[in-house]
Amino acid sequence: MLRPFVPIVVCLVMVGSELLPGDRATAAERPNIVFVFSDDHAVQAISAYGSRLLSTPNIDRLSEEGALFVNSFCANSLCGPSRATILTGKHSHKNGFRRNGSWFDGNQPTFPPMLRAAGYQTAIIGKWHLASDPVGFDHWEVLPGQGSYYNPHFLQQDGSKVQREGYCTDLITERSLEWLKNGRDESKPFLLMCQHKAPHRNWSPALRHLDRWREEDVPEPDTLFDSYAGRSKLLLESEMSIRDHLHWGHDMKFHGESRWPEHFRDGYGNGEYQRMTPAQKAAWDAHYQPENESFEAAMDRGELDAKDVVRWKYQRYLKDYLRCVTAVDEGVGEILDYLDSSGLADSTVVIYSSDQGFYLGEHGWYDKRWMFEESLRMPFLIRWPGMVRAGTRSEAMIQNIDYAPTFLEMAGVSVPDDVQGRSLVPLLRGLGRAEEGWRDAIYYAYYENGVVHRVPIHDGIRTKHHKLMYFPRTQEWQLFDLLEDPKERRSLHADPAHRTRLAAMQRRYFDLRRFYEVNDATIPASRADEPWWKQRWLALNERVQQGDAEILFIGDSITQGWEDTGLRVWNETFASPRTVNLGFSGDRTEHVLYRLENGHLEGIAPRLTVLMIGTNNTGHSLQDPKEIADGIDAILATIRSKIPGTKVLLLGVFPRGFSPEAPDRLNNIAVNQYLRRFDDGEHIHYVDIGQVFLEPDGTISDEVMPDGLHLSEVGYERWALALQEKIRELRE
Ligand code: SGN
Ligand code: CA
Repeated sequence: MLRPFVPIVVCLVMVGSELLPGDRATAAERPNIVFVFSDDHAVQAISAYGSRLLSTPNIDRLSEEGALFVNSFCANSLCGPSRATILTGKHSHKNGFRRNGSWFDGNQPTFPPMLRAAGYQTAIIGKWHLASDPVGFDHWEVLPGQGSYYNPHFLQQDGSKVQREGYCTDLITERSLEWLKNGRDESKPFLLMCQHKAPHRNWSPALRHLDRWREEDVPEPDTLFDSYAGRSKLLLESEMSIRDHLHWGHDMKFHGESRWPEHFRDGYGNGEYQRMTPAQKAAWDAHYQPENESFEAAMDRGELDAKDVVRWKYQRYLKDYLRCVTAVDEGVGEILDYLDSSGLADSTVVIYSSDQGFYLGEHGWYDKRWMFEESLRMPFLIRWPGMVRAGTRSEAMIQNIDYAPTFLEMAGVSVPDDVQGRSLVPLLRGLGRAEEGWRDAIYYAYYENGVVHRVPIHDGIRTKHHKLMYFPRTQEWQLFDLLEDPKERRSLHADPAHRTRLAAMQRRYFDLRRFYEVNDATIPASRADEPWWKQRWLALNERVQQGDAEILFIGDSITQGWEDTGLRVWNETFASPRTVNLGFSGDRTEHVLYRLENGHLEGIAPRLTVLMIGTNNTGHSLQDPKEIADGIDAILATIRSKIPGTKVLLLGVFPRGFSPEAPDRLNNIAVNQYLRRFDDGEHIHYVDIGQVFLEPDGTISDEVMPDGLHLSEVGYERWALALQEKIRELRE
């Protein structure tokens, strides 16, 4: 279903009491769109956003001649996810690209092919990072994966790879200009996405910029030596600190092995250095070598304490980062100059943005991922002659879900109903003022845990005044007052004085999750940040890879308990070398989904799967029964698609809580009402054996479930007795 098309030609050139400078036909026509997008460029390194670190005169031009959005945020602070969100106008759980390393389904609706169908000529040049090929572009040339800084390769539309000599940022600008000059059909409006790799790690500058900041130090952030007190302990787990997690070669640009492994990690050399020509290497060494030598000499003389080393590393990191930004800024300047000289400027919207923010030493960190301000914020500057008044500064809460609908409206294309973002065009027309009914809060969710940088899964909401975060692993809330505590040093969630605020923010959080249709139970979630879980998951993947599994038991601690309390009964009933126990203590439906999608079902064709899951969704948050049932439905769909030949014995979630009135008991009963309906008499067989655990009066005896949840040996006996027959029948 499409919304009725609202032509933008009706846009009034009168805004407020002023006549816009570009009060002419071009404003009403479909503009060209140039989207300049970089990687990891934080607002702290843009002078238009008040940077104390450097000047970015060309990017700043966009705000001087157009608008700057102060409250601009990402939906998921990571490269691939941000890009997928931009293309689709949807949060990660809807577009399916939740973490790097996913594969983007380019057949889902995205804005470039819609613009193309509406007569635009479309091109993308530079970083893509979505694994699948770009869809909907007349022209594309993209970096493979993360791409390289020096003498990078570019993937071509014909499947070939071309290496170009030079510096990545310059080459992406050059290729973009080349397309603007010679690649276009001048009769059509166009969309050009010019997407830089810089200033992404490992922050490798253009050789011509190596001398910048040579003689001066850049200022340090107040929180460079953050102790992480007053916030979740999970902050201590992440591995992205300047103190402990920068690499000697890769990040800090030394040759050879780390001389001080307590300060500099080893393991990664500098792959970028290896790509350079001898002349490039010489220029590079001429810069870094003398600095490295003087640092090493000072260390050898014992002149630097641990804090001094952090400070030195901060300078090395930041200066390289800022040098990378400088080339991006120059690239923006070249594009703006070309638009001016070619006469295209008046009919072209130019946007500058970056996939997420970044820590420039704040909280002692580099990288992103966390929902704290520095990585949550995204730059967003837009120049739209004739539409946006020069010097506009907007405080409206915008997010990268809004870009696709904005581009669609600019091009006069109607926005599909399921797009979650909103077009910014009404704001742009209204001098950046939030129109009535604009959002008061944004929703954020991060899903990539247990891998590089070890940031836990979390989500939350942010208003102009407050931020609420939730960590499912520890079931912890964090609440920040952004006006009183802009650097987010103290969570107020446990402060009685803020109880009402906490409740109000929680209310908005749950409402926003409903609004964006976030159901955790259906969103695959890894627990690989818990070492035992990761180990068991990988070990069972290996077990499954032997290929001979005949029966799978899938579930949580109650299933895992067959290996422990239930072991004797197991050995007497279900044990067989071809029966595999895939039960994981503490798992909810979302964790099972993750495991089933990541290894547990590869290369096998079991006859039968016994599935019981959901009681932790009840126990951890008394999750809505329909949501839990939807999670189980998603699990059934995954089983069906991965091992279509297997029969599923779906068990009703066991009763829990000693009393029949226990709220979690009632919740599980409600889940089972839905599960019954999944029985199709063919692939899925539903059985509810809950009665066998109950006393005649409906209570549960601690002889059956000592804690009102987990089974004793007696409990396992009852389970075995109730199911033996059914299992025998279904496995045939
Ligand atoms: C690489 C980087 C990480 C970075 C991710 C994601 N390591 O793995 O530091 O967090 O990319 O970045 S590096 O050794 O390659 O420099 S993202 O922008 O693509 O999401
Ligand atoms: Ca990025």
